[in-house]
Amino acid sequence: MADTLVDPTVVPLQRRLVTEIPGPKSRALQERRSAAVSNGVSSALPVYIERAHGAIIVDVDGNAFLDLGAGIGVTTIGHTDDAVVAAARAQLGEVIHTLFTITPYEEYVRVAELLAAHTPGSFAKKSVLVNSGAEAVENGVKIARKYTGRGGVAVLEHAYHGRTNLTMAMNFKAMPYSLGYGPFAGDVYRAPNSYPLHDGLSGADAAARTIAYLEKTVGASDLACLVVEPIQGEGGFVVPADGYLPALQEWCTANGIVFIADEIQSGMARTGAYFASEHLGLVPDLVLIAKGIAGGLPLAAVTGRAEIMDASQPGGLGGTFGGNPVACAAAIAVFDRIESDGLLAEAARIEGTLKTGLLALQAKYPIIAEVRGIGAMLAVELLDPSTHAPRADAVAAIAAAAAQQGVIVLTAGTYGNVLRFLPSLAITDVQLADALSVLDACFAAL
Ligand code: PLZ
Repeated sequence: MADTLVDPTVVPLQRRLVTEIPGPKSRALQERRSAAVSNGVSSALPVYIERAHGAIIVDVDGNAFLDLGAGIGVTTIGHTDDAVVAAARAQLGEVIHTLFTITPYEEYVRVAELLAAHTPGSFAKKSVLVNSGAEAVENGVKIARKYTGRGGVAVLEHAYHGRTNLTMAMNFKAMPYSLGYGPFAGDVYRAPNSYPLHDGLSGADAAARTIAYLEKTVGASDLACLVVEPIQGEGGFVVPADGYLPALQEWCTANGIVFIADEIQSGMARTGAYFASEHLGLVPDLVLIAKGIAGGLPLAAVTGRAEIMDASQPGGLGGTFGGNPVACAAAIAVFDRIESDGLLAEAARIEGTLKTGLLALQAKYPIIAEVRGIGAMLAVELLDPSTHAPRADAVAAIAAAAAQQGVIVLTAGTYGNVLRFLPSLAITDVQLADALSVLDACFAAL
């Protein structure tokens, strides 16, 4: 297709390749970027995006990509969702910033009410709004420490919680996240997790192992909180064995440890429930929320039991941009879309189509050791069929080959051997079938 046929103002419904990938305009931008942007910031695919809608993103050369990553699970209800755009535009013309801790506004309060209504548990809940996932994790830990008067923070193997000093200490993977950036925050204890494909343990046995580890290495009475991702994100969409996390929560409750669910990647309708905790039978004391909450605008939150949230002194929580009015207006629109348009069912539809397709690929390609995940949070882990060695090389090759065909898939996993799929809920079954056919060809070409 010639360049001239591409109307740059229209986002097509299908992938469309009009240049090599990356195209000439993206390559020129990459040159400028190399001179101006820190090498410490990387990009998985150096195509520069100009426009996006639904599940499609269009680059500066006019190539349209089918986006199975949604900016790592941020544009969960779709790129430039009409309701989000309208709400943010309207708010921009009313008030953009006052600072909630100086002169407050209703939108912040409304988001806190919506979070209280849609996080698990029927007890009284309160929230603080911040800017990023890492900042939500920082605040969750801070709030738990204040409430308990204890210092210790327990996390799990393969966890990812952010790039700030405390959250670097909470991550499992040193490269690239923390190598050379120490010294790190102390009092963080990393316990073995449940990873059914590799440990073969039941939920009860894996929980007993985690608990024994923490009791030996820290002691329950020194722990302020246990922070877990109900489904681990960067770690490779690891779904724990049945009963694992509920057993940990029970132990936390019995020992006065605040149980914190980091739902930054798994939350906000991605799994077909507002929060993945619901699928796993968890009612966390605190929930950490970010990514999908505001349709692409930066907003994050800590929501949880009122008595824990209220243990902080006035002025102890906050920040200049936390709960920005435009981001809050967008978040209110996101909640409204999920509720009024039944978007939770869309995640279930996507699971139906995509998981079935991935299982069919697994039947054809023995390198796919496991298909796992819930809703629109699915992954395949690649292992060598005979040695069971992780095949990061194959994952990288497939992600690169899919991109060349106009399909964006993300990688994950401590060993880089997981392909993860977290498309927006706006993706159609036709688009999913197209993506699956591209993936099939990529596996066949391995
Ligand atoms: N907790 C569970 O998934 C962000 C990281 C992308 P921020 N994950 C994507 C990258 O390479 O930086 C994440 C997460 C979980 C916390 C975070 C941190 O959220 O908004 O990136 O700070």
